[in-house]
Amino acid sequence: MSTLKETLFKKIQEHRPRTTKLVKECADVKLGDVTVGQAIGGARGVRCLVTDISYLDPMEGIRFRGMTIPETFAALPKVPGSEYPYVEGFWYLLLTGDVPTMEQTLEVVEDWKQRSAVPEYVIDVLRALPRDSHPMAMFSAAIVAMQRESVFASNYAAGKFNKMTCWEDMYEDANTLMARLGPIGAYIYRMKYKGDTHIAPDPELDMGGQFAHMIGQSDEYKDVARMYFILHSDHESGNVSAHTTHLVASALSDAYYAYSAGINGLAGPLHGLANEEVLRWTQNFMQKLGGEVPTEEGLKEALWATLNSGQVIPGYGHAVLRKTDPRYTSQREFCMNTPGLKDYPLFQLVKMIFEVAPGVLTEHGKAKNPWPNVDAQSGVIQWYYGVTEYEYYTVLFGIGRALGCLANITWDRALGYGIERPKSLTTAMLEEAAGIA
Ligand code: CMX
Repeated sequence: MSTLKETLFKKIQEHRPRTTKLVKECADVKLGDVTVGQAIGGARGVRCLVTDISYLDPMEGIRFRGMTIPETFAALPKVPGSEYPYVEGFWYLLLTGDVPTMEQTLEVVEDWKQRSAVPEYVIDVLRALPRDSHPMAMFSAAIVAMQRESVFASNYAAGKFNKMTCWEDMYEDANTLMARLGPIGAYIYRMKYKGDTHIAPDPELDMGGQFAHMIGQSDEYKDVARMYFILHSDHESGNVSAHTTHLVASALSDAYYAYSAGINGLAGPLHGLANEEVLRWTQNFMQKLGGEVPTEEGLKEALWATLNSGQVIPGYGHAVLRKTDPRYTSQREFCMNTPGLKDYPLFQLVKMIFEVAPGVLTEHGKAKNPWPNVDAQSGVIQWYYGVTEYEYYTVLFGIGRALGCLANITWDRALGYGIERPKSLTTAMLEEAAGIA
């Protein structure tokens, strides 16, 4: 058994009695009430999910296993010669809550390498799709196509389901998926945008570095990939992609079904697609100005024009956060510390939007959070490094988001979380409850 799996097993055994006690002795303890507004308004703020992988504080932002973003980056083993950690070490952290040693990290690196070959039939599926299919549709199709390899599903079908040990099958599927998502994403990228030419993996590289290599990027981009995947990994479990993955897995669907569904949710413009929208909006705006950075007044007008046409300002606002997203800040710092990017006109514009948009959104008076989220900053970095195909950006998000979603559903199995089934009411019932029937 690998060190990661052994450690995870130990953590699961330690944790189980806590969940059992809560279910057996405290099941009637109230965590809150649900209002009519919440029933109609997307269950915003309803406290009914449990995860220990990450926690999102409205003012402080995300903590992964209790650690802020800067703490996470500082604690994890770094790829030699790089500023950023191994994604594989971060996976170890998300699953176990322990910061791995270099040796433990390298064990995961090796394990993923063994699992990373993309099956030929997945390539066939991708190639059978119309070439103008959205890359997220391709990504989702590739993931669900691999369902036939699910260890969980095959053991279940063979009558080998055991509530106490089924997490191990989920763990197997999750690791295989994690190992293949980067190469699949790279295949889609090269097939769609680089003349269908492909680059063989380099056996020496870690997951983030390999992705950079396989899409044909520079050495510098390797750290961008590592940073990007870690920053986009997890945002507790109520967001659409994580919640969808959890919901689908709660029916004992395997990791392939569950994460493919999560990807479909991530593809929505109010969620992961926002990073594509940000770049489109920003580029269109700059194009109108002949490539120049606008004046503050010009920018204000453009923001108002967007709002007055009934559209949202992409990359701004959040369902939980009430301050600037630390994932935004982390990427902004990356830009500020990267010579070339710091003075890059598109980054200058993104910086200016940060100075102007919160005021405009506050004056507009609708958004509860006028501050930027992760998506407001990520596209500019990609564009700078030459990944200019912005419809592809959500695939990058989806590779990273798998870390959180798959760690969560592995724990869901370990703790035996139930099938999700909230109760619906009719409109008449709401009217009656509100005394307006
Ligand atoms: N621009 C304009 N209006 C906005 C806005 C924005 N950036 N953010 C919120 N609003 C509006 C909402 O549309 C809503 O209007 P209505 O009352 O007319 O429906 C009102 O403000 C209240 O919304 P809210 O409670 O502040 O925000 P929600 O929790 O409903 O939605 C989110 C959150 C992210 C969907 C929303 O802020 C938004 O659409 N932002 C732009 C898209 C975006 O950046 N999404 C990425 C989020 C991060 C991610 O998941 O990847």
